[in-house]
Amino acid sequence: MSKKTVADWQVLAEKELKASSDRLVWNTPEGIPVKPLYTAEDLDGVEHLESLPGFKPFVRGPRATMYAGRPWTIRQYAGFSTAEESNAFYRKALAAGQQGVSVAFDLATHRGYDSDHPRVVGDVGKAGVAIDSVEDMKILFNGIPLQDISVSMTMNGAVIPILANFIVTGEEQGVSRDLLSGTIQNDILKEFMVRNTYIYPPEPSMRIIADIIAYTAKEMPRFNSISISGYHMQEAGATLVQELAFTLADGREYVRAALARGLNVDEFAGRLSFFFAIGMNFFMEAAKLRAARLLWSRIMEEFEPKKPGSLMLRTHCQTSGVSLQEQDPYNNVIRTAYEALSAVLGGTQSLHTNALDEAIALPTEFSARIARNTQLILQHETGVTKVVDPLAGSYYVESLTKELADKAWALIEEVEALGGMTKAVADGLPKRLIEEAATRRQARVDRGEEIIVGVNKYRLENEEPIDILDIDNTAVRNSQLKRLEQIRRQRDPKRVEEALAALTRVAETGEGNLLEKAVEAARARASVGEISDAMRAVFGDHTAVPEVVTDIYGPAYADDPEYQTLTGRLSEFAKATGIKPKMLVAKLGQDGHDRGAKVIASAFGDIGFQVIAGPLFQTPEEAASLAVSEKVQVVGMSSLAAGHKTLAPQLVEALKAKGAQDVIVVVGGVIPRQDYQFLLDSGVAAVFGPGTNVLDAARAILDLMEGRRRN
Ligand code: SCD
Repeated sequence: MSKKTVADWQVLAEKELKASSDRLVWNTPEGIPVKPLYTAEDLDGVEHLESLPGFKPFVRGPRATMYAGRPWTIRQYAGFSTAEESNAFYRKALAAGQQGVSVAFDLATHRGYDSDHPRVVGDVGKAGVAIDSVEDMKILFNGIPLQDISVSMTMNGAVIPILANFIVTGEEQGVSRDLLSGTIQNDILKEFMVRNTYIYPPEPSMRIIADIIAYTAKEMPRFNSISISGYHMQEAGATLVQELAFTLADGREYVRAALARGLNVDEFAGRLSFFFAIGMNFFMEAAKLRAARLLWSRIMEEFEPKKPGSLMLRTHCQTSGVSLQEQDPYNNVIRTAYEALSAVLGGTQSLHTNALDEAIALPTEFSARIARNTQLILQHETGVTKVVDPLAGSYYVESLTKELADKAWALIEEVEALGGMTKAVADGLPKRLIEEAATRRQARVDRGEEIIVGVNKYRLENEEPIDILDIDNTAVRNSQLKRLEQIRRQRDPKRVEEALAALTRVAETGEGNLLEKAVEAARARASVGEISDAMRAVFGDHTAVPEVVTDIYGPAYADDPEYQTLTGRLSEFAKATGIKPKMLVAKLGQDGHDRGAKVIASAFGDIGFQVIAGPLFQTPEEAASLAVSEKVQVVGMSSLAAGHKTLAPQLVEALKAKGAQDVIVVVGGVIPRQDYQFLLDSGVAAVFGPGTNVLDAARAILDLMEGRRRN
């Protein structure tokens, strides 16, 4: 029998299809045409095929034996309410099979505010644990031996006081800093791009990072100084190529910052770590991790390290938060399991699996158990740990690995041409590309071109609400205030003052290490807010100017009759009233997750609204003033960090107090159904939860505006 060729296959395929096989090509958002068939021919010119795990360029994994030698770390990201409650949660999780701790801090802490600061009334203890001082941190790790358990801390803004508190907590637990193992996120560039929990402007922020790398390289050999994160880019809507390219370009920038600080590359490179999201594109996500290792070793070769470990990319992964849906929420268990398998096939070192209710709230004990068990079952029952890099040699995956690497490399080069990532971030390129990708995706989902089971297809007629965790934000705040007061009463004020002054001096002169001074201040019981302010006095605050991309949603929808009807209605409304309908998209409190707000602002702008994108971190008062001065008819408050029950009623009241009770207030974002009635009773006109179709929301808002006009 003669050997069949791809051309033979194509003839057969087209006979089966009764059409050209071109229509089977899947053009992914990355711009990669995925074919229905891959063969040995696709591997021509793929150079990494002969590599072995544990050797550069590490495509097949950073360790020789990978999970056969030691499985990945089950590291669930958690934290809520008070240090006591979070501590109890960690201890139970560790007893039930979790292997590392990963702390989620509340947004007040992220932004360097103590719990008693007036700007954070709605944020304390909400989306993470409130930590104001060493005393809180000691409670957080009470009974968790820090010489044995590695701890990840997701902290970027207030990274200096938090790491200082951790070091002092270790000391007071009897564990010296050279024995502490773990990771601090400490990745500020992506904060400026997508996550927004920055405090200071870019330049001093980069200095902070260099200081932390320098300090940990010298003092904390077991500690990973940074977790260079693409996760939040994908969450904000980035394609996998963008996530890969911008993350690695960020990494290169941090290496340069550390070198500029006078360090030798081998002193710190082995303790740089990474963090990626794993979404639903199963094979591409696994290929992404392989490509990431390949490209990182290429980037690091430039710096001519001597140690092989300096070329090695080690990463944590988290299953995708945006892939989770509020509708038919048990589907999220299935999504997460596939994503977890993909992360493992890609060779992650550590993994967080999301809980089924994370699209709407913090995990309950039940949902956290299912999420953890998703990993335990993978490790113990499926046999996936037994063989290193089992996807190696797959025509598809190997070819995809190369294609992703090539595409990401081209984007990395584009960033280089702009002068590196700090400059690219200042120029706004990555943010703009990510926001465009996010808006494009929203249009695909709204149009049903990208299917989400239970959301835009196979939707349930009746959704049964599930039990979710609700944090009594006022109670947490009160307990934090009490402890803060106690600390301030008991500490030596002179010692605190001197330690803070010394920190400010280092910030001012550029001589010395900020973290070293902050450790002294933490020992003296200076609070997170005070340590942050000691640097704020010199560095100032960073303020971002919100920009909104245009002409993405509209063109993607232009041929749709429903879209045309809506835009027609809007222009009639504008004609009848003499003004284009005007809406303020407001972000209140310390919630920096602005993907939803940006997508809405962009899509509504295309549809025909005049949109004001409000700045981040406004108080309800400030948003109401802006609404009044801009004479908007609608304020759309976007909330993703659980502050809505405190902040939305305050916004309604603030508008009333300014005589602007006619302004329609709507709330969108991560709002549990259980909270809808409360918000409506507080004067909110409509609530748009997760999975809302943008056109439906625009139509509903126009209905409300027309209704008000008639009355
Ligand atoms: C590993 N080891 C092996 C081995 N595999 N030894 C022998 N044989 C093998 N096969 C060794 C390693 O060298 C290491 O020792 C030790 O075992 C632990 O392995 P590891 O691979 O280093 O694993 P881990 O300690 O878990 O570290 C993983 C990372 C680390 C390097 C990736 O940075 C990390 O834990 N990151 C987690 C970040 C995180 O959780 N972030 C949450 C973000 P040595 O150390 O001695 O070498 C959440 C977030 O942002 C959510 C979104 C939001 O908030 O917006």
